[in-house]
Amino acid sequence: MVKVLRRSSGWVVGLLVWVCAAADPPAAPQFPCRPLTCSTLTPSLPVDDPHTNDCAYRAGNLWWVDYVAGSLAWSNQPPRTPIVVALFDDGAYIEHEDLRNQLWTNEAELHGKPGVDDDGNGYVDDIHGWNFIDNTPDVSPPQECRGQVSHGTLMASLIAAQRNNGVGIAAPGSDAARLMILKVVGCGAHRSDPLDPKRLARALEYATSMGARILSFSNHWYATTPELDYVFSEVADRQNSPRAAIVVASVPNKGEPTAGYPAAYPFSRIVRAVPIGNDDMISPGTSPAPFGLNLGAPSACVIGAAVPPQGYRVEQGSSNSTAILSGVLAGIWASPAYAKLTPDEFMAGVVRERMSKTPRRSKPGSRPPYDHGVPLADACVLATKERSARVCRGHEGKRANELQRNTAGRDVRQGP
Ligand SMILES: [Ca+2]
Ligand SMILES: [Ca+2]
Ligand SMILES: [Ca+2]
Repeated sequence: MVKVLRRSSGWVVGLLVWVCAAADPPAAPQFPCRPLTCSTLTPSLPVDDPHTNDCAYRAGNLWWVDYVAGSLAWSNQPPRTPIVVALFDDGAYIEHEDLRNQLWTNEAELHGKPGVDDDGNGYVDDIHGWNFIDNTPDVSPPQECRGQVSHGTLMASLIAAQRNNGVGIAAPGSDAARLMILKVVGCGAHRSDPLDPKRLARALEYATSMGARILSFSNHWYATTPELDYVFSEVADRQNSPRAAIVVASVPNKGEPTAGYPAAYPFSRIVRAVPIGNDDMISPGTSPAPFGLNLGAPSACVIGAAVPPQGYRVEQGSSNSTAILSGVLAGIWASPAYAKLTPDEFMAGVVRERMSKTPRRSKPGSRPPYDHGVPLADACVLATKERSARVCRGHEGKRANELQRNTAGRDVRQGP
């Protein structure tokens, strides 16, 4: 039996429609240019990358980017091989000023003939993804969602909003990720559409056959089928699978007794996003995450893209953490040091060996298995002497102290 698909995201904190500059008013959507007051985490200013001009970053509203050392995943050196991140959600408003240049594009269809399946993949005119609800290439939220919450639009921006375009926000995957939009759930009146496992399996097949390397799931569900389990195991577990990708799964935070799928799968290429609220705490109500790669990422007071007329909005919830973690992973994976790694190599050498062993940890959560907190996700593996971020400098300081303590201990033991 299959139950209802739920979103992990929390509720809308507020709507922001502020104007950035005193010059001619910009065309809608407008963007926030005053510091928010809803977070007490990383101090808003100064920003880690002084050259990034996006309004919300300049105003200190992207604390969550600096919290994950997102600036280290940025590059001013194009061209760079992007990591295709498939977003499994309710579609996205792809005309948004911070999204329209960030999309994965199926070149064969872009330059092909309308109404013809130019690349023969079974999907006609699939230029930026596919709408698996209506079986069309239109991945935008339906009209009923305009002016309402479009979950996928927010998620897309938290993964890879366009950086240095002078407007809106930036995200950890801005320069590294390209967004493949897969509409697998409804929105508005259809928000509680039942999950169709066949539909989801088709979307997984599509994503991996079209080159997606990170699959971002900010949704979760509580029942599965053998068919869906098989497809997920091909994608997220089997060694040398031609469909291998990394699944980023949300751990919900509304008091659900278990994490649900896909977080519940014990597969080797799954990374779970644990929501971190203000003050480094695991969000109250976060479900127990299964043992494995569970990394904390910001959830509260996060600003991202919305459909017109809002343009941007602030929200909290574990969905945000999932999208941000997806962007961080894409940013690291696309860097010259790691770009050639296979999904298994990246998981073993970077996520498991380095990211999950960071000395940066959240404060303990209120219940098991969070008694000792969780490692915090960040791009500090990209830090160098020349280029670092505030959170990494703290991190490096801790490492230096540990090294000093260890060395001192050895000296004592080896003394005369
Ligand atoms: Ca096609
Ligand atoms: Ca076509
Ligand atoms: Ca921007």
